[in-house]
Amino acid sequence: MNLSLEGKTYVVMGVANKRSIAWGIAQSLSQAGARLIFTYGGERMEKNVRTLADSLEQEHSLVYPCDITDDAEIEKTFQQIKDEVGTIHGLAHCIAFANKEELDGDYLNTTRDGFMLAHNISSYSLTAVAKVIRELDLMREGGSIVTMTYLGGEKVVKNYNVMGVAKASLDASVRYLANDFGKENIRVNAISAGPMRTLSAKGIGGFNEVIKEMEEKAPLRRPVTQEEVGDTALFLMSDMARGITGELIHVDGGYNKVG
Ligand code: N5H
Repeated sequence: MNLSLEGKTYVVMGVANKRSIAWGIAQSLSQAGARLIFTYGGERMEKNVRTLADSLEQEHSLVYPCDITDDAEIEKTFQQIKDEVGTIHGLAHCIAFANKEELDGDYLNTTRDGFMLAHNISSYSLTAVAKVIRELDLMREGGSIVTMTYLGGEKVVKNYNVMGVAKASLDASVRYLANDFGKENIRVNAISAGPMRTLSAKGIGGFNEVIKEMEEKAPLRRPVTQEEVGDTALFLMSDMARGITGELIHVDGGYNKVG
């Protein structure tokens, strides 16, 4: 058993730019010999994703649009992936969204629409994609599904608000999906990363203080890097993690353990 992903194919959803956690994951998987397929959510992202995908050492990069709020589009995208590669061995789901104005102040101010939007994109999308993977029998050799979560789904974190509630739903989905998929030797896990300067974190109020708190309070006394999160995803995708499913692994320098 080793960390090699040679001869295996993975779908990475949610690369926006080079700082994306999804891109950190892609780099770690690629270095381990994996073939990668990317999906992106909006036309604005396409150019970035293509440029990044082309920079990897693989014959030709496969990049598809996939609006995860649209079941027909998910099905179409994954059917195209099936037609192209036949079987996949893993999925990295790195997708979340909430209205910016609801990531500030009281959670109580969340609107019904904002609640539904955050849950639809940040939580249900994992289940929607998992469903299509099962329907198309895309992981017929077994596999590993990894999603990204955050501490705000387990504890109250200032300003995380409706995203915290959506992450709690995502975390629970990981456990139920792990149970559904276990008999097919498909594992489902979540990585809870510490705060990182990604595009989705950009412009979020109070982010600097959150980083400062990591430097002061986290056992490792520093924020975590894209590479550290990527390498944890690589471990979860590899046979080395063959006994782990339904799990939430913190990659946060130990921050969650400190009161
Ligand atoms: C406690 C915090 C800080 C406050 C909350 C931050 C929540 C961030 C997550 C969501 C996904 C951010 C989001 O949806 C922002 C959008 O409203 C606006 N941004 C965009 O549309 C950009 C262009 C695109 C690329 O973003 C998305 N999502 O599509 C949490 C932080 C300390 C840690 C953190 C930042 C966690 C996290 O979940 O990302």
